[in-house]
Amino acid sequence: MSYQPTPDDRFSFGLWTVGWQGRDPFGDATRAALDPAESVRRLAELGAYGVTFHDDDLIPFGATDAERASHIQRFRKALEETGMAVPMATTNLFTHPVFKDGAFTANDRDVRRYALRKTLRNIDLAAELGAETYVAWGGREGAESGGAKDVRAALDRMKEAFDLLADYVTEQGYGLRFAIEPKPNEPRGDILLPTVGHALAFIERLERPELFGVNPEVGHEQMAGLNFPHGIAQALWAGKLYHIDLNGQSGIKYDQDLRFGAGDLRAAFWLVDLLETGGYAGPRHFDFKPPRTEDHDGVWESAAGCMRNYLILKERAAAFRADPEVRDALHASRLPELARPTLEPGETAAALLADRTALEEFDVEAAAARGMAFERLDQLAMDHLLGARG
Ligand code: 3MF
Ligand code: MG
Ligand code: MG
Repeated sequence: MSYQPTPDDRFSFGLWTVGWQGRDPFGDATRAALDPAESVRRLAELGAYGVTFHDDDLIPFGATDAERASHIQRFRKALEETGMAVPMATTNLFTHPVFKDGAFTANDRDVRRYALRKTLRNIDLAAELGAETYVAWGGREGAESGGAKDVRAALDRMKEAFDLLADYVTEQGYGLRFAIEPKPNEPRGDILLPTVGHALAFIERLERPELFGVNPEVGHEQMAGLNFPHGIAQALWAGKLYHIDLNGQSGIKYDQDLRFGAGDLRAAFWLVDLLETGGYAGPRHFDFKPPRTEDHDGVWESAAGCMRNYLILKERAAAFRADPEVRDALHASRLPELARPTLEPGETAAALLADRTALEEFDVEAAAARGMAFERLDQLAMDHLLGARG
């Protein structure tokens, strides 16, 4: 297999990913800025199908209306020439100092109103460019100290903001759905809606929950020590996986944004297995940062590596699922049994209480002695992942 991506693979990249200049808290930029139109062309050549953007990635903050129009026009031209799509867009509510205490949940009310206006303006552009998903990452919605944020009031304000945005897209007839992106910390000491689970629970409190799902990011959950494929499985189970940010992270530390597959490779294998078999039809979106050690050649190498690693893992996961020994091992580990309901159809608590085989005649010791055979199953997965089988 060549592992050459095509638009059918639905790989997309944020303009801010390849466009990252390498500025970090300790050092200046190591690369020159990239023209968004060039990024569109280079990503198309590499086999991606789409690009995504924050308003400020495309239109520099503070641009005049005329400048704004000309930036959009150059971008549109590149999209038309390459056939690249814009499946998702989002708002930058974290770079400008005005957002230092957050946007939708800033203690300053006028900052909250400004954040809503900035978002509404970019939602119009997202809809014009045909985006289906609008991501909301609350980068600075949080605090460094306990007294600084009334979290319950902040959640009221967050709900107020999302309810307004949902009313707006409905009134405008836009086909947009929102995807909330959780993150535990960085840049705030603690960020609101820190994990997939928090975001899923929050969504159910909104007035139009059907318009909201999640945009989980590999590294964000792993920064909290969580199992990313498990979070994705729960989002799929809830019908809420509207979008995904793929990248790599090595353990519980700062947000590394490594290229996809770098970092926890075993988790990446199970993630691709799940995405490819679990009914996710959305974009495979990369939100990574080519390390600041790289020049522009390294940037494109790193972007290509994200897609290549996904395709390698896709092939390995499919081989794992197709292997007859794996099927036997899954059976031995009683996975098909987990898929069978615990109760018989229509069985009530009274009927269960009357079933002596479930308690009085149940051989607890024999059941406790049965091995689960998970080690054999996992070694088969390792063999496939490492290319040691088939
Ligand atoms: C930060 C992120 C963000 C979000 C983006 C919305 C700058 O850790 O992951 O990237 O993904 O703002 O898509
Ligand atoms: Mg991130
Ligand atoms: Mg992200």
